[in-house]
Amino acid sequence: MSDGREGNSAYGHKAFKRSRSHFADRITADGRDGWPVEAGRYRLVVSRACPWASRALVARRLLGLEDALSLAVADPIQDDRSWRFTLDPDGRDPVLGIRFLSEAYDKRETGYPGGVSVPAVVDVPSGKLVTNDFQQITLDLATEWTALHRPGAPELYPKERRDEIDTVMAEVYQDVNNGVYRAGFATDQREYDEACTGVFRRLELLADRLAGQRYLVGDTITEADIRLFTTLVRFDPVYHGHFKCNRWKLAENPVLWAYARDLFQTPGFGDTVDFDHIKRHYYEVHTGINPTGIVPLGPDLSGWLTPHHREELGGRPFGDGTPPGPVRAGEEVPPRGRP
Ligand SMILES: N[C@@H](CCC(=O)N[C@@H](CS)C(=O)NCC(=O)O)C(=O)O
Repeated sequence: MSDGREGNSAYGHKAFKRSRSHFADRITADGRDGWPVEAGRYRLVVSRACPWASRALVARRLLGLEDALSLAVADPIQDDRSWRFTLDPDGRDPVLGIRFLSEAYDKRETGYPGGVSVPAVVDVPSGKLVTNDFQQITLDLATEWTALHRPGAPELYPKERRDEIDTVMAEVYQDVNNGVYRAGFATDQREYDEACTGVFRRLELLADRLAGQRYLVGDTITEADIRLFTTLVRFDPVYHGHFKCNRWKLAENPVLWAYARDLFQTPGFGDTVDFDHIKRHYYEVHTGINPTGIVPLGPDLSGWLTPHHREELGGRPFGDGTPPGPVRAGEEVPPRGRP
């Protein structure tokens, strides 16, 4: 499992470098890459443990794409063949009929030497992987899949705000989303110091920004909020301990903790989060940095459901739209993964 550590599966002596997605075809309204948007044709494969895949889980819920784009949830614990469908009956994804996500990669390209990563979108009729481009998948769900959005779906990547959203997302990616990984997988002190310092410097800037406004860009939820949320929700359960990002805990930063709770309690965010999958994945899989594989019992998660008072800042979470309905039957997070 590379988890982005190129050419060094044992987390040995190379600086952490996230791999670029190799399969970057896009599913678009006009089908220009050969993959037109089509209801029921594609399957989104995620791990609920993975922050990059969790972006797609949230976007799919907010946009109401559950009927159009079906969902496969992989076991949070990979084996040496990577992501597997051991949570499903007979260990097989019921729609794709495969046991390992790598089978969809193999159908697309034989002998592909890179890692098998989530999120992945698979073409159901051919069983081929279409894309594992975690940076593009959610943007395309927001802008290319519009014909299949639910009535009242929010605009997650509004045209008039794209420059600002892109700037914020780039900073959040570099220092926060990926910064915690660079800190966690650092193999020398300087590399760790630099990454960890960058994480908290950026978080403090984001807290200043969010002190007076409910969301990162404008007064509605956008893709930028989804991307910050997926890191914040993992912060105290894993990044604080496992990745040594421990200057302070999320729950000790009043602004970011309230912001994260506000999103968690918004339909489409918290109802996609499985803390059990998150904790077991990181602590059991990364044996290079946690050789015993012991999963800590804490932290206490009950705080996620406490009042956040962020509505006092105003804001219109869904803009002119509405919140998504309840989680689809069969897609609920089991009680042991919830606060
Ligand atoms: N590096 C991935 C980004 C997504 C990612 O790192 N996903 C992780 C899970 S959080 C994964 O699947 N890692 C397994 C691997 O890369 O072998 C990509 O190139 O698309």
